[in-house]
Amino acid sequence: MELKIDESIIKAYGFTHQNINIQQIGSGHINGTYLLTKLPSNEKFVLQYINTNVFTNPKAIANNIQAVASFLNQQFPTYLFPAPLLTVNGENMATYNGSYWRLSPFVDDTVALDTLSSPKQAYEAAKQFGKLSRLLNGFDSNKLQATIIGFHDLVLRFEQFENALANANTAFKTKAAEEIEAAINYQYILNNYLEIKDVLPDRVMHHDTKISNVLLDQNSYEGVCVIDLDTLMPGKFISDLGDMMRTYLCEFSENETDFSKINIREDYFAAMIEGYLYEMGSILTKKEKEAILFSGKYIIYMQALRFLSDYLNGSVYYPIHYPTQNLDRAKNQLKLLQELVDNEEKLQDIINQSLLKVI
Ligand code: GN1
Ligand code: MG
Repeated sequence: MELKIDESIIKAYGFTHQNINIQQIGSGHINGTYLLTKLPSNEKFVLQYINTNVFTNPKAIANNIQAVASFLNQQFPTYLFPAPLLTVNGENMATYNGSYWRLSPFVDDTVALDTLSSPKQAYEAAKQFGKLSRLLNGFDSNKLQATIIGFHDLVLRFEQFENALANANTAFKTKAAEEIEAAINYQYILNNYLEIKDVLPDRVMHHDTKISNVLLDQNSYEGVCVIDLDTLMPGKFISDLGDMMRTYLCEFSENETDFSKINIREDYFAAMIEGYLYEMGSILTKKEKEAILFSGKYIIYMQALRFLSDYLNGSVYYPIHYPTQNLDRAKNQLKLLQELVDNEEKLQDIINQSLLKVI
């Protein structure tokens, strides 16, 4: 997302274009992210533009983060939670012409990876997201607002898919016929979701647990902290664990078009479960523990529906580099879902082994 950063935004944080170097970073679909280096001290910050087409209530994001930050500061003062910094006027966001920006501290000596290349990274990342959930176990999630209403509501996502299907032009529907059929065949996942969602407790969830949203020590690759707090809001544990399964288990990302490469790495799965349960093992309820494997099906299915719906809608949400990219992303996610379903027994064994270690 190329965006000119207005002087007033820079100024709101006490900088000028003369004493700051700006570099675009990050690989997310939604917001624009920039690395700011202050001269001559070389002190670094992360400036982010909030996409208000997606996040229609930026104040909800700021309020949520502030509420969580003050809880964590009080209860766990040594925990690193990179909440945005205040402007010189004491605001938690800077605005210009209806656009919203926030500045966060840059955490030195860390890296954010785009792909995982060792099970240890899966362990460390899962441990970081699990730790955030554990520390927030005593925080009343009702105090937070949804920053995107119905974000991980599979019922809504399925309805959106049905609407996209009803309104799509014939050419798109023909091209996506196989994926539409697959998406409908997997509707049992929606039914499973309906069966369990009310027995899973509400928790504060991160909702975007991909590997690039956790900072690792650049030398040891140990987890340091989680970042990208826009979707910190009430949810169910299956959101975070499920999105880790979606993004850590395969060597290739959702953009891979050679679908034969979409396989599940069992050693990464084991490491991820281990890291997550290290933190959350003693906190998850019995019902939650039973839903560990389901979390992957739920999120991967939802993401397949979201990509497929967007393709049918003419790719209005996820930016694309070629016309059928969102259809390819849907195919990729459907293949990943198939792999998960086909390996269910083996993966459940791994979960059971890991659960035995929880005291
Ligand atoms: C979006 O922008 P990014 O990459 O952090 C999306 C996630 C999807 C992801 C798929 C607000 O996240 O839900 O899982 O794309 N975020 C929003 O790549 O829709
Ligand atoms: Mg994100």
